[in-house]
This record gives sequence, structure tokens and C-alpha cells, in this order.
Amino acid sequence: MKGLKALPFLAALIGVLASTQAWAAGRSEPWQIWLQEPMSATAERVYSFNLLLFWIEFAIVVFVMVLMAIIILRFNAKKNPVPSKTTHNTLLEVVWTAVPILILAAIGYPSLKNLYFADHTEAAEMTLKVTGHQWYWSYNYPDHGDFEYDSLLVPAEDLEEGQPRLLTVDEKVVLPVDTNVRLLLTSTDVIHNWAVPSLGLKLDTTPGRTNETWVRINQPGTYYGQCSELCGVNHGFMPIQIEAVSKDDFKAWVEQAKEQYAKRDDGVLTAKAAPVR
Ligand SMILES: [Cu+2]
Repeated sequence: MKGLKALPFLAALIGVLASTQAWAAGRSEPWQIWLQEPMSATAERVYSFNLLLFWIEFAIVVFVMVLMAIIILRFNAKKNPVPSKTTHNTLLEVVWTAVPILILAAIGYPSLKNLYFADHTEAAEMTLKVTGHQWYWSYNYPDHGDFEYDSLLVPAEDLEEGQPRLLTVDEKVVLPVDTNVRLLLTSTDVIHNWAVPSLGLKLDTTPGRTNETWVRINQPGTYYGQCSELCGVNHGFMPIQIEAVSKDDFKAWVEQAKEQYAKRDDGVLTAKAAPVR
């Protein structure tokens, strides 16, 4: 039973993985192997659901490995030269049909609850409209003066100290913390996907239709994401950078942004061309 000695080590490793680690919030670190720290109401639920799945799967793996070990050790041809001819066992068959159904129900119920939770908010305090383009995002604040601006990748050669490569943008999304933000997502060309892992956000932006979700960010900070639907040659170069600020800072930013991103008189937005690489 040499293998059993490795079990405490394995359990300790899993314990470390399963605990909420002090990774930098808002993005992944090199070699990070667990989820990003959950920073929104939805992300917290996704995180605990993932943990539930992890332990269910762990229990199944251990159970199957123990059964396999018993079979290999006790029922091999040497130890058990005359095998039993047993074929049916009603109780066993009922159990191995019923137990997986119960496991699936135990997974399905919280899963559906999370889906409905993430679907939309009944009590939205503001709206952000996100539009995907090949290959950048534009953001619109319909109930804060309806200004709109484009958000493009900062190329590696223009990065400043501390700015992560392929994640930094020129104009960030600014959102207030502790606020139910309704998110409306659409696209002008092909299907993109607006995904920010630490906020539990991942939804297609589809041309000709508007998808809805929402976010409530727990803490001020910078949260990074990427387009997660293969959308063309520059798919990997249209990151998302969200700056979550206090409600007061958000108000101040809105006043400044209204002027900075004012629509032109003819209603045409001042859009920048996406850099081709
Ligand atoms: Cu895309």
C-alpha cells in the first residue's frame, strides 16, 4: 500500500488549491492554476459552485480508484483463480442508477440558480452598453449623458511600467463599485464575447441583437478580460480593462468624460480606426 502514503500530500495540495489564494485581483498571474479571485456577486457564486464541483469530482475519483485497487489486489487471477459467475444484483443496479441521478440533480440545481442569478438584475442602478467591433470595443453610458468611446489595445512597445501586455487598453471602462450595473452587449460585425473572469462575466456580443447581463463589483481595482469568441485575425488584440472606482469618483469621472467623449453635432461618433497588426 505504498500509494496510500501519497494521499495526505495529495490532500494538502488540493487544500492549497481550493483555498482562496492571495493572487493579484483582476487578472491571472503566470503559472496560476486556480480561478482568479472572485470580485463580483456573480463571480463569488461561480467560484463556490466550482468548488462544489471540484469536491464532488474528487470524491468520485477516490471512490473509483479504491474500487479499482480492490479489484486489482483481491480479484486478480493468482488470488482468485475461480471467478464468481454472478451476473445480476437488483439492489446494486438500483443504487448505481439512482446515485448518479442524485449527483446530477445536486449539480444541476445550483447550476441553474447561478444561471438565473447572472441573467439580469431586477434593480439596475445604471446601464453600460458594450459594442464589439473587429477588433476593439466601444462603451456607451446611456443614462449618464449617452457618451460613447472606443477602447483599443495598447501595443507592447507603448506599454508603461507595470502595464500587462495584451491586456492594457487606451480608454478603460470605468464603473462604480457596489452598484448594480446592467450590461447590454451587442456587435457591429461578427460575434465577439465580452469576458472578464474575476467578475464572472462572459457573454456573446451578437450583431443584430442585444444580450443582457449585469455586474456588481465588490472592490475598487482594475479588472482585465479578453474577447472570448474567435472573431478574426486580431481576436487576441481586443482586451477589456475595467477600472472600478468609488461612487463619488465615478460621478467626477462622468462629468469629465461627458466633455471628453462628446458626440459630434451630426451624431457621428468620433471613432478611431483599429490598428492592423
Ligand atoms: Cu472578438
